[in-house]
Amino acid sequence: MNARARRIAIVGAGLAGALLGTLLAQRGWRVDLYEKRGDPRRQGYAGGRSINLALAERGRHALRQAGAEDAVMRQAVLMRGRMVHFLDGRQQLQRYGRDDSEAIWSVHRGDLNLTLLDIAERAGAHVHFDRRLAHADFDARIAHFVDDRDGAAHAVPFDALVGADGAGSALRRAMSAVTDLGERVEPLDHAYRELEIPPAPDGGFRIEPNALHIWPRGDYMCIALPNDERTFTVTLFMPNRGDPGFDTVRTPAQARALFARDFADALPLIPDLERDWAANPVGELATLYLDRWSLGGRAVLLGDAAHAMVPFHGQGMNCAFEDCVALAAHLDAHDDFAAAFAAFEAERRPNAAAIQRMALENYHEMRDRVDDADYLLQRALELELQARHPGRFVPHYAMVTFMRIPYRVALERSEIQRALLREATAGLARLDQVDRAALDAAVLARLDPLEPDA
Ligand code: FAD
Ligand code: 8RB
Repeated sequence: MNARARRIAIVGAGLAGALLGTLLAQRGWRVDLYEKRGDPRRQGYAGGRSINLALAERGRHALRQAGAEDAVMRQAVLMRGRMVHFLDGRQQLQRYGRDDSEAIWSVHRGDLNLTLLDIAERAGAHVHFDRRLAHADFDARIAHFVDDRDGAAHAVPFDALVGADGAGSALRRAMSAVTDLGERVEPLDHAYRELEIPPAPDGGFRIEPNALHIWPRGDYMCIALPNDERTFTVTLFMPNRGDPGFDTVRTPAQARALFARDFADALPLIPDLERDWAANPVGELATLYLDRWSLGGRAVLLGDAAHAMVPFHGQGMNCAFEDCVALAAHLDAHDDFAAAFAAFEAERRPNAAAIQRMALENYHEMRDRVDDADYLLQRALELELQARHPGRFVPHYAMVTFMRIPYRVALERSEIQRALLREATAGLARLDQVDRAALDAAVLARLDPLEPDA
C-alpha cells in the first residue's frame, strides 16, 4: 500500500481495538481509535462486566507481538488446572497440562484494557474517547460519532473502518444496512449471573488461588476465577427455564437455597450472596455467525463484533487477539484494503467457526463430564497417548489452549482423537485393559504428525 493509504480508523478501544491499534502503529500506520466510553485512566474503569478473564497461549502470543506481554503477566494469576468441587465437598485438581508451563492465567479486564491503551498510545495510536459510532456512510467514507456526555455529533472521514466494537457492534449494524452479512444469532438457553468471593479475614485467598474452580452439577454449574486482589469472581451458569433455572431461582432467598443444596462448600465463601444476586444482572449467552465480515475495502469486523461465542472455552479474547495479529499481517502484505480484508476473512472465518463450536461443546464437558468415570478413563488414556505419540496425539485442551495451530485443525484432530478414545475404552473400567497395539496402530493410521513449529 502506498504511504498515504497506511491510515485506518478502529471503532472500539476495548481488548481487540487497543491491541490492533498497537500492532498497526508499531508498523508505521496512522491509527485513530474511537471509543464510546470515557478515558478509564481519568474516570475509573467502567467495564461493567466480569472482572477477570482467562488468558491462554494464543492471547499471550499476540500480546508478545505487541510488546505487551510482560506488563500484562505481571498482574496475572496462574491457573494450573480445574479444581473440581463435588457435591459431597471433595475437591480434585485436574491439571490442564504436563507442568506449570502449560497453564492459563487469570487477568483483570480493567487492568488489561488500561495496559493496552497505554501501550497503544505509546506506539503512536490516537485514541479518541467519548466517541460512539452512530452510523457510517460507506460511499462518502464518513463515520458519524456521538459524544454521549453532551450529545454532540462528530463527522469523521475515513479510508477504512475496523469494527472492534464488541458483540453489539454498531459498525456491524451500519454495514448490515447496506449489505446482507448473513447474520444469525443462536441464543444458548442458559444464562449466567456473577457473585464474588472476598478475601479471607487475613487478607489472603479463601480457596486455592492457582486453579479455575468448577462445581459441575449436570445441567448447570458454578465456576470461580482468582483475581490478584485476593478475590474470586464466581459465575453461575444455569438454564433460563427449569428447576433449577433462572425462572424458578429468582429472588436472593431462592438463590441462597440453591447454593445451600447444590454448592454447599461455596456458600460460606460468598457472604454477600443476596447483595450480589440483586445487584448483578442475568447475562445472556449466544453465538453470532456472519457469512461475511467485510464490506469491500471499506470496513471489516473482528473479535466479538464478527464472531461472539459462548464462554466455555475461555477463548473469546484469545481468539480476538489472534484476529488482530492476522489482520495486521494481511494489511501489511496486501496493496489494498479489499484484498487484505478478503484474505483476513478467508483465513479467520473457518477458525472462528471452529472455536465457536468447541466452546459450545466444552460447556457439556465442564458441567457434566469432569466428574464422570468414563471421562476420567479417557482423560488418563489421552495423557498416555500424548507421551507415546508426541507431536501426533495432542490432547484437545492442549491444542486449543497451549498451541497456536489453527482452531479448525484442532477441531478436526480432536474429533478423530475422541473417536479413538471412545472406541479404545468402550466397556472398559481400567487403563490396563486397553488394547495398546491396536490403539497405537489406529493412532498412526488416523493422525498425521503435527507441523513441528505449530
Ligand atoms: P470488547 O472487549 O467488548 O470491546 C468492545 C469495545 O468497543 C468496548 O470498549 C466498547 O465500549 C466499545 N464500543 C462498543 N460500541 C461502540 C460504539 N458504538 N462506538 C465506539 N465504541 C464502541 N474471553 C477469554 O478469552 N477468556 C475468558 O476467560 C473470558 N471471560 C469472559 C468473561 C465475561 C463476563 C465476558 C462477558 C466475556 C469473557 N470473555 C473471555 C470474552 C471476551 O471478553 C471477549 O471475547 C473480548 O472482550 C472481545 O474483545 P473485543 O475487543 O472484540 O470486544
Ligand atoms: N464469559 C474459561 C475455560 C475452560 C475451563 C475448563 C470456561 C464467564 C462470561 Cl465458563 C469458562 C473457561 O475447561 O476447565 N477457560 O477459561 C473461562 C470461562 O468463563 C469466563 C470467566 C466467563 N466468560 C459471560 C462469564
